[in-house]
Amino acid sequence: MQQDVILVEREGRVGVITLNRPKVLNALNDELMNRLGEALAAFDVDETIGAIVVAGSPRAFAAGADIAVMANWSYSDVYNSNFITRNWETIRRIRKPVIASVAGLAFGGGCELALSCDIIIAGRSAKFGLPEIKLGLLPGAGGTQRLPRAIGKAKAMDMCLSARTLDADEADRYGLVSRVVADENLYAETMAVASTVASFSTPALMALKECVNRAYESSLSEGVLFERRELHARFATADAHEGMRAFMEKRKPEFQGR
Ligand code: CO8
Repeated sequence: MQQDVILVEREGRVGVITLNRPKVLNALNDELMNRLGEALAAFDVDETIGAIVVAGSPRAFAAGADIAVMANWSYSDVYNSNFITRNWETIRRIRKPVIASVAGLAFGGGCELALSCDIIIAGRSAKFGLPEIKLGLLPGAGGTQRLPRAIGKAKAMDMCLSARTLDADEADRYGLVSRVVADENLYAETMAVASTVASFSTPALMALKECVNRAYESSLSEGVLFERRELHARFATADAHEGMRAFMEKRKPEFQGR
């Protein structure tokens, strides 16, 4: 029987999607990206889910786009079928927080997938690279745009042009990842972060994510204005009033997602 290319589970308010093509180090093909997109979109509209984790295997988060599939494509094939845009970018439309849990290799499209997530938690074995140049290609799933925004031009150029890989400590130092943890604790630590995030008010989380992402798309004054309006809008939500009332009453808030 053929193995499912992703595994989908839920733990409390956390939706967990595990990439599952271990024989090819989770190389990303259309089937996997379609299924990943569907699973992300389903969790995004599920009111019982507050945060989503995307994980790989202990050896590889993902070793990039599936080279065996791409090898014979022509320009017309990729242009006409809208390669990348057609199914790689679903993750950009997800409104709830998405946390990448990265052990082992995050190369090429795998690194770009992690960069598309909101928080990256790396195990000590994690290695990040954009080696597309070795194939005569280039990082085309946002790598050339998100990496310099994450770690600055000097480090991004080095990674893109020389195919330099970063280990977890370097990735941490340069600001590519949010946290580094021991491999054996990666799942537990990721789930602890995800459960904490998922316990907060979902509309507040979605607004917050939109605000932080605005920082990349706008001038400071426009971004601050956007943030201010989003803050003002919180006062129209039951969750904000519940959160503040709970603080005053020295109890845990019970958010309703309203
Ligand atoms: N695609 C297809 N198969 C792969 C890929 C891949 N990206 N990576 C590994 N595999 C396969 C290998 O072919 C091998 O299969 P088999 O056992 O049948 O020979 C199996 O996985 C195990 O791999 P290795 O034996 O090579 O394992 P090693 O530990 O010796 O090496 C490496 C691991 C260094 C990761 C090596 O496999 C490698 O260099 N892989 C390619 C990495 C790469 O170049 N990634 C970038 C791909 S291009 C890309 O992502 C394009 C992005 C731009 C567009 C974005 C959307 C597609």
